[in-house]
Amino acid sequence: MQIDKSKIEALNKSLLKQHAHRFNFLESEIPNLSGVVQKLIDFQVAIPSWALGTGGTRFGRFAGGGEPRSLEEKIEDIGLLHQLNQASGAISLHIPWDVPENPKAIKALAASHGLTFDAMNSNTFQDQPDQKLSYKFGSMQHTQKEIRQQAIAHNLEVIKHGIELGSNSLTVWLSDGSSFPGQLNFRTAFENTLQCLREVYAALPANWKMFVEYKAFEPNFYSMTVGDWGQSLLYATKLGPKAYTLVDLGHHLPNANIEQIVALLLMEKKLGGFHFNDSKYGDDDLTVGSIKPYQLFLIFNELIDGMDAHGMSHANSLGWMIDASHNVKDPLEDLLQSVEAILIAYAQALLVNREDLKTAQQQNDVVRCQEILQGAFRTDVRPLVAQARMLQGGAVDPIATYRALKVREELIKQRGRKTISTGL
Ligand SMILES: [Mn+2]
Repeated sequence: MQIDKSKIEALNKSLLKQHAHRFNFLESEIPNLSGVVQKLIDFQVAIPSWALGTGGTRFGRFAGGGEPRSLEEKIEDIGLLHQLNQASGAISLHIPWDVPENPKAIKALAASHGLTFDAMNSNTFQDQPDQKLSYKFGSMQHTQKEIRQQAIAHNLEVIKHGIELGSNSLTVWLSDGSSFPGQLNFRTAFENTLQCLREVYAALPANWKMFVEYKAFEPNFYSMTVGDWGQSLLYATKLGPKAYTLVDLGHHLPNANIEQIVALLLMEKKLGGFHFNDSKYGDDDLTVGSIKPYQLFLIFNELIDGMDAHGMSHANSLGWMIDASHNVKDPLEDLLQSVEAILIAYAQALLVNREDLKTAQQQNDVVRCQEILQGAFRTDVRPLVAQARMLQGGAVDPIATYRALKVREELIKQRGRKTISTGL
């Protein structure tokens, strides 16, 4: 389904007076507001193909109703999001959960919804039904060459699908590691993995990037072969200029200073992509901004500082993607909340007066530094984000619009109440 544009406009009309009041107040307070709004318009966040269905835990899964049953329906769902928020203009595919059987048709369908294809994701952390050899003891780190070669071949296949769709990056996340001391020789595991990544890297088209994603623990609990940003940076540096580190917010040990990691990776020009989610304990995959919005703001503060230092485009030079999936919300409402939270943190960070901050840092005026950051963080920027959406034809209030138009009810009518998304 697609939403009738005039219905979004009609609902916007009823909110316009209140919105204009809030926006005008900010305009009187903040210099160069139109520049900030334009940056918000340009900023797009990719939606992963696995986030459109209700996720689960290892204990169970509860169907949500009206969930997409095919890649085509997933694209349709992201089209709905993009119609409402005008900031979800890309899709990130996971292979083999979403193999495009007819890439030309899939590409055309995505284009008809205004969507492009973001990073491709490979999967050597599960065994597929038709797979010859098992990844039980790892994929690229494996002691057996045949299994390492199978993992390489899979990644080459993912690149091939990506080329057909017009993607230009590959994200490799490996669950490789060990759960018990002595199980692995760390150095051999690293060298095997590096060798496999080198072979995949060699197959990248000239304009492609490879993102090496790290994770501190889970599913392995003693060691992970790409366990932190230092290890990822080692691989990316050894691989070459097309390889970058990817930061997933949920993949750190508790209380890690992610904003500092981001700052240093940007300094080294080795930050490539970003996976947004939030967590309280581990890789909880909760809605970004739902638990630690101040941390999200501090991360954006460093992202902007670092990207500006290198003259990088905020919108295009890094891969921005949501990576979350959970149990209790309507996935589309959750994704609307996620994109909103990201844009709010980005807008707040754009308000930081960097000259003043630099001066205060130089003078070791610690109190002033905190005041500058928190002054930006405590500004209610929601009218700016709404203005950016509205100027592009999106909804002033996406979730209210989604509910008023009974989108989920309509999807249930079309697809049924007990549908299961592929891949989860
Ligand atoms: Mn991730």
